[in-house]
Amino acid sequence: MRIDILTLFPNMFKGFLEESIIKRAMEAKKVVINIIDFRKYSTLKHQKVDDTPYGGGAGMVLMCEPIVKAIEDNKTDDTLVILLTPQGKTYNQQKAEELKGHQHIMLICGHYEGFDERILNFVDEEVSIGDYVLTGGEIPAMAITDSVVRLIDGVINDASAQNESFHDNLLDYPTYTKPSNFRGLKVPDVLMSGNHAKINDYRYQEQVKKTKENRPDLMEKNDEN
Ligand code: 6GU
Repeated sequence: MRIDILTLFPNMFKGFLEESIIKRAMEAKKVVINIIDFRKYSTLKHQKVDDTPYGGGAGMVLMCEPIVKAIEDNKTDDTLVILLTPQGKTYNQQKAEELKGHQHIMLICGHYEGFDERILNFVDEEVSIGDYVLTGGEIPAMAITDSVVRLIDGVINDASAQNESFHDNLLDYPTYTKPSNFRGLKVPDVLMSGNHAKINDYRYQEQVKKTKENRPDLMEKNDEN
C-alpha cells in the first residue's frame, strides 16, 4: 500500500515516521509513505500558496493551483484522494477498514482558514476526524495513517486486531498485568481462574457494560442489528 501526504509542514511527520509500528511497517515494505511539500508546486513569488478570501473575512485561503498540481503530479488511476477538513464526513474504524482496501491513498492537509472550494472538483472525498477544530490536517493525516497501517496484514498480530475496540461496535474489555494486588486494588478473580469459557464470558459482559456507560450511541447501533 502507498500513502501520500500533501502538507506545508513536512517536519511535523518526522517523529511519526521514525518510531515504533509505523517505522517497522515501512521497513518491512508493508507500506510506502511519501511526505510531499506542496509548496514546491507554487509558481508564485516566495512560493506563495494562500491568499485572502473573496467576499472578505478573516484569515488566508489555500489556493487551487499548488494543491491541484500536487494531486495531478502524484496520482495514478487507482488513487483515492482525500481532503482533510473539519467539514468532512466523520472518520471511524469502518472507514479505516475501507481505506485499507485501497492500493494508494492521498491525504491532503489544509491549514489557515481553509481551501478554495474549487479544490473539491479534484478530490474524491472530504474527511474529518471529529467534531473539534485543529490548526491543520497534519494530526488527522497521522491519525488516519496510523489506523490504516496497523490493519495491514502482518503489521501487528491478528489476535489484537480482532479483539479491539469498535469491532462489533463494542469497546474493548479491561486488561490487567502484574502485580495481582496493586495498593489493595486486586485483579478480578476470574482472570486468575484458568477457566477460559468463564474468562470469555466475563470479558464480553465487561465490553457491554463499558459500551453502555461510555458510548450509548454505539450500543444503539448494536440494538439495530
Ligand atoms: Cl481533518 N482538519 C482540521 N483542521 N480540523 C479537524 C479535522 C481536520 N478533523 C477534525 N478537526
